Amino acid sequence: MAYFTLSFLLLLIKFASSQQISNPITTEDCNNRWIYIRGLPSSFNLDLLAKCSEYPLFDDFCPYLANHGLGQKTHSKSRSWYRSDPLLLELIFHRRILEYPCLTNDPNVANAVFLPYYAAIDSLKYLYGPDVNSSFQHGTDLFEFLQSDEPEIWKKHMGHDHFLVMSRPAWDFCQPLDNDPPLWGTSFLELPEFYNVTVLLPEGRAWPWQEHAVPYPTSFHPPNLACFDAWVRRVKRSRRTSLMLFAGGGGIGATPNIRRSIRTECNNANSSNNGNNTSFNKTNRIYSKICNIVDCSNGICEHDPVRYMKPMLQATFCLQPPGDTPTRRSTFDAITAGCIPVFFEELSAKMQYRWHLPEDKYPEFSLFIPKEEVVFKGLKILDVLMAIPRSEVRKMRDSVVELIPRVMYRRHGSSLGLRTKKDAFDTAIDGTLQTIKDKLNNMLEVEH
Ligand SMILES: *[C@@H]1O[C@H](CO)[C@@H](O)[C@H](O)[C@H]1NC(C)=O
Ligand SMILES: *[C@@H]1O[C@H](CO)[C@@H](O)[C@H](O)[C@H]1NC(C)=O
Ligand SMILES: *[C@@H]1O[C@H](CO)[C@@H](O)[C@H](O)[C@H]1NC(C)=O
Ligand SMILES: *[C@@H]1O[C@H](CO)[C@@H](O)[C@H](O)[C@H]1NC(C)=O
Ligand SMILES: *[C@@H]1O[C@H](CO)[C@@H](O)[C@H](O)[C@H]1NC(C)=O
Ligand SMILES: CC(=O)N[C@H]1CO[C@H](CO)[C@@H](O)[C@@H]1O
Repeated sequence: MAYFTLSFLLLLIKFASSQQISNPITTEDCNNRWIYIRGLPSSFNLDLLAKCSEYPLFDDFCPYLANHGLGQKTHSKSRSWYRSDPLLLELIFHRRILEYPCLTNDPNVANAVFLPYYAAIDSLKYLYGPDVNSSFQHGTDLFEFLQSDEPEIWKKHMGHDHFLVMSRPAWDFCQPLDNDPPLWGTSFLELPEFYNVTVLLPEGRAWPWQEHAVPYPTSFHPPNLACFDAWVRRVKRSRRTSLMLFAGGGGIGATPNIRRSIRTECNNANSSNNGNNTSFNKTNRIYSKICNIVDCSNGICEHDPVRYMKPMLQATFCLQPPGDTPTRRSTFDAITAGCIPVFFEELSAKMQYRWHLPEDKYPEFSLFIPKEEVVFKGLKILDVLMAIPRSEVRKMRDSVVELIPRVMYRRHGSSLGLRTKKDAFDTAIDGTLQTIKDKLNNMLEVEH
């Protein structure tokens, strides 16, 4: 199966690297928006996919290569839903940029240069493979290539106009160069060679460096406007029978943390009163369940969106506690389901997805409850949620629904109607072009 997918993809990408594909019309104004795709040897992208089963300490990701990185459909008749793995964002992005309307074959007229390097997939050999002790080398071969093959493309702006995608959190790529032996991660983002390159990834560092966060891919990739609209109608119509939902794992141990507090509160809430409680008054009695937990331990939900999307459709608030790192794919699943996200750390979203989720809109579409208040000061999440008037909840949900297009990666080759909606990819490209433009302008000012 994987071989089949791969050879198909190879053909497509080979074909597409010489010319752009499937752009029946170009209505877009391409002024200042030209992108040049740097040709790279297949060792930097396709060959890495062929090794999808070669990391013993990391799950075989061959099944998720299907459909150009969207994964297999959840079932044969599904049109919009796939078993997507966020690791394949690099491939999803590569496939989508091939149909970007303003591609150019001339690097000299390009406003930005895309490097189709599958950086996170390449990092697996350092993170989980035999090369763990040379993780500071991650990226050096790419840099050498860029300096030796048509070096004038890099030199034109010293890399400031280049960008690439890495499909894992920055945390995995910022091992200090002098850590010997390495503790965790490669040093890709620490290499001065790449400081000038704009990097798109699902989670950045607390301080904005060269990286910008973009949404994790969810499993929703509609092919046309009808499929998109049908989903949005379903989201709006859905009866929200649980007040709050947590889909995830963790919080089982004895150490106090936010996931443990959520579990404790959840268990107490529905066992002591199934909606029949004096503080659970008329306003809130529409909920048949106060709290719902979808246990996603051991990665069982990862490629099975039905497990959590159905409960999310039925919940009003979806809790987004930090786990190993502050961000979660689940934030975007929740938004897709019209479930209002509840954040416990600013780093979980507000300090990350500035292009996709504007900072000033957070009070309209989400709730923030500092985790310290819950874990150490006894604040009950339920009390906070129940105190929100129903009219306010409805307004918040409307704002969440408005965000759905911006956080989805629509299917490649989707209908022209759907292409009129800016999705996560389009928004990321806009942000990247603006960032690069600002950088180049700043450089000009410095020179004068
Ligand atoms: C990496 O280095 C550590 C410490 O020097 C050593 O114990 C380990 O075996 C090395 N790992 C590999 C895969 O070479
Ligand atoms: C990055 O840009 C700076 C100027 O802003 C330049 O001095 C430096 O050499 C560039 N780095 C590389 C690796 O090209
Ligand atoms: C809830 O409590 C009220 C008054 O305490 C009682 O009359 C009612 O039967 C209870 N309902 C349920 C479903 O337990
Ligand atoms: C009612 O629910 C609130 C909030 O969950 C809880 O603090 C309180 O103890 C409950 N009261 C009873 C009588 O179960
Ligand atoms: C119901 O409870 C909420 C929160 O505890 C409170 O704000 C609201 O005024 C209550 N409504 C009624 C009718 O008691
Ligand atoms: C009595 C009851 O319904 N208990 C449930 C409370 O919620 C937790 C988490 O969803 C469940 O595990 C309990 O079974």
